[in-house]
Amino acid sequence: MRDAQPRTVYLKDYRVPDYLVDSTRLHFELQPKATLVKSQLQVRRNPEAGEGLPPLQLDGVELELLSVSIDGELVPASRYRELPEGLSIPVDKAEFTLEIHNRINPEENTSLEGLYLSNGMYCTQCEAEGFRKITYYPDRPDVMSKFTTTIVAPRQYPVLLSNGNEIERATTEDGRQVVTWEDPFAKPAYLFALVAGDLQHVEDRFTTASGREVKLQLFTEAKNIGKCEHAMRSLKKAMRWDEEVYGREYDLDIFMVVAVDHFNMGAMENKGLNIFNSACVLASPDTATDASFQRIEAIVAHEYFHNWSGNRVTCRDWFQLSLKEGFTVFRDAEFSADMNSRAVKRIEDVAMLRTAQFAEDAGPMAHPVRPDSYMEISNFYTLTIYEKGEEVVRMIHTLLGAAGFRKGSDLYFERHDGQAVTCEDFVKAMEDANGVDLGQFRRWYSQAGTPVLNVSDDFDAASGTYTLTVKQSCPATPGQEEKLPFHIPFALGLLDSDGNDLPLDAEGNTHKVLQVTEAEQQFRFAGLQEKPLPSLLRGFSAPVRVCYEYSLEQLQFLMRCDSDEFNRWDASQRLAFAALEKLQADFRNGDTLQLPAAVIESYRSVLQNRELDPALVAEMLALPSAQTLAEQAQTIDAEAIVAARDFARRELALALKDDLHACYLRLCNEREYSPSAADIAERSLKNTCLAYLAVTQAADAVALAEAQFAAAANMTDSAAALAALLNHAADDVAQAALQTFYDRWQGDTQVVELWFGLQSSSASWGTLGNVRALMQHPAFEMKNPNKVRAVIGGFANRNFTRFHDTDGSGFQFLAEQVIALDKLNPQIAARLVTPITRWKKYIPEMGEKMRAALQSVMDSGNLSRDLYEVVSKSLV
Ligand code: 7MK
Ligand code: ZN
Repeated sequence: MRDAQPRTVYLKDYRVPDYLVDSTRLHFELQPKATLVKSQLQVRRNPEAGEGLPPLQLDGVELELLSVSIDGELVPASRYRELPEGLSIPVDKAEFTLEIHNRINPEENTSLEGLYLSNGMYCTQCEAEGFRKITYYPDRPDVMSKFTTTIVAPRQYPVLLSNGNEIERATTEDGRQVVTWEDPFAKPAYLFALVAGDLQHVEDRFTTASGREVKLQLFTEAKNIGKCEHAMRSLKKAMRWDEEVYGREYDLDIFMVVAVDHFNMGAMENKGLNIFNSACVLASPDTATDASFQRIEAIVAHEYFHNWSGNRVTCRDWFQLSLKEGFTVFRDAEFSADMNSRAVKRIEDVAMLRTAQFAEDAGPMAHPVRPDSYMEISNFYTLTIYEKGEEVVRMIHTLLGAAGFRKGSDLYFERHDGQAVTCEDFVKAMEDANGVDLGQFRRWYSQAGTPVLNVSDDFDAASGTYTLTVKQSCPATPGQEEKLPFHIPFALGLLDSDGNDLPLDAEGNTHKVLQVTEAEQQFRFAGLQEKPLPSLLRGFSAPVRVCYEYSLEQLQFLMRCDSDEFNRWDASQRLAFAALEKLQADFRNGDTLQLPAAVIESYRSVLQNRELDPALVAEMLALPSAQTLAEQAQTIDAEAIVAARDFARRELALALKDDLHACYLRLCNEREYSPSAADIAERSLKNTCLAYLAVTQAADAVALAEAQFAAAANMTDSAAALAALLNHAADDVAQAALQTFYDRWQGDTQVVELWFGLQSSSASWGTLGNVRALMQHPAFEMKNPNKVRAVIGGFANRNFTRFHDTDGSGFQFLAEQVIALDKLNPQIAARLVTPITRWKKYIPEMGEKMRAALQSVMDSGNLSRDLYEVVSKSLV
């Protein structure tokens, strides 16, 4: 267990490493409680680091040091110094071989960083700073080394894997297996990986554009071997796509993927040996929902794309994390958009960004895409680094166009291949390749907070001139009181009264990207016959909030006519938001709630529209989530949000009952399951209709859900029906369905996780009592992050209603669990605590209860550095 050492690391303190490591030979003798690690490093004084021979400083955490030798001579313990988190060794030559022996305990490692055991299988997770839990090493991404790894293990572990190519295999006299791997590419320690277990694999091949053959292997426990096909197919699509869109080929002869049940995050891009959370790679139609099929496709691609954006060109230091993550998320988002529906992918991503990243940007942990400081880097794998980072790369793409962006990425990869670089290097390559100046644009990397654009307009009928006035501002964030104006690509179109796009320039372009660069700016459009209706921030061209006073009629018009599908959806969200805001106010004032007929009719026409992509219809029908409403509110009154939303949902369901039913029936079919975009779209709309119908709690609606539950031929339909029953059927019906489902799927880890999540996130079923009971279920495991995320995370993040019960019991429960988890897995504890860190935004009586829960975490004492950072910054 790590103690809270509230050190802070600053970007401004960056120094090049004193020593470089040209090669790293690792030797592992695997044993659950006492794995012996021997490392042999070729060390060389870094010529760029100045004069003299300072002591060699190595990182090391929770290691048992056995010996240190230099050039074959044992260094006596009196010569080196063991530090709380490392080792300091005196040096008297500029080049030498350092050999260190140490022991570690994989079985007791519940933090899931470094080397640990998961269901009897050894695996590693080193990003960001996990390698120091394996052996003493300069554990920083700008130290890149060629790794050779030998693994010695008993026969129960027939599969022994590491990065690169297998170069040797033997058996020892006592029958143990010895396998050696060599990775020809220099890499930082965070990309190291080792796996040992009794695993099966599926195998395929890929021929690169230049004709090289690559062997593809996906390893998993025997029982999951039937769940690999989708990931393998996704991998091959991603490999082809990266060749076609970025001109990037794979560079080793073998690419391996391993599925692991205990994993802190989604997956990891270790060179040639990606390791995945089982939930993010294993799928079959019977057991995985459409959402999970799509997530797997995206994550497999994301990790594969890192081979260039992350591995071949890596980060100089962890402040540059978004260099690889923002760029790679942009790459995987574009890949998903090309494989599926572009508009729907964009809508899903923006909905998430607006709900969760905007909230982060307005909360106590707000930080820029390139942070200036951190206590614990694990806390900075955030939505800001990933999703806002993606938006920043996307804006560069918008500013340069696809061809210009490609020139920039070609130059970036060519110029920096094999290097550890900065966000600045990325922007510079984009500038140099295109001859443009992104000087002001760089503020997106250094300033935190979500900019607000206030837009107003004016039409001068006499001259036919339409003027848009755009004012930008950005709220203060911790450590940043004042912000300078951003360079914002502001895409828009103007609609005439027939709903047609008006030409915006002499060439007749109907789509334009305005360059917003000042605090206040005006843009003029001449030669118009009538006042147009603006369609603003098309495609969400920048991660900002746009305020413009649309009338209800204008929103309905945009929902019907906008040629930009994203903005049609956005209009539906604005319309719903306005209606829900009014309902919240009425609720607070004790007035009768009423949903205007005009609102109901706009939903009806969306539902009846047969021309739109059904997935888009489903997105437009869905009311903004309670979390989204909370993010958009000035002050969060959870009770009012829930009351307003539940009321509106029920009113819509009752009023649109017949249309919903007709649409539901129209979309039922007997086709064999396929995760194609078209089929996913139909299931999505069908199940949206089912969920609405169930809200009415009418006997025929519940019967529909029961029938779907009984007959479902795939997990998407089965889970949707179960959710409908949990949320709206009588308790005995819900209970029976839960039992049937569990009896059928208890042997399947991924389905049991889904089963947990459906219960804990259900407003009606997921009471605190039921959630506590789930934690006693034999399949629940506090040491498994997926189980924790399903049960505790499902309740705290996806059960807005129950978590915010006015007695504050939900907050106390979360605090208790966070305290317990911190002893096992600090990274997970620090993530899980998030919902109670935003206490300042709540109405005082609730905010105070949240703050008290947070304080109880602090008072529990002896927090990990991870949890300490989040809690201390949130109590300020
Ligand atoms: C995604 C780091 C890894 C949070 C989201 C991922 C992580 C954390 C996958 C782990 C990744 N490098 O590929 O970004
Ligand atoms: Zn990543």
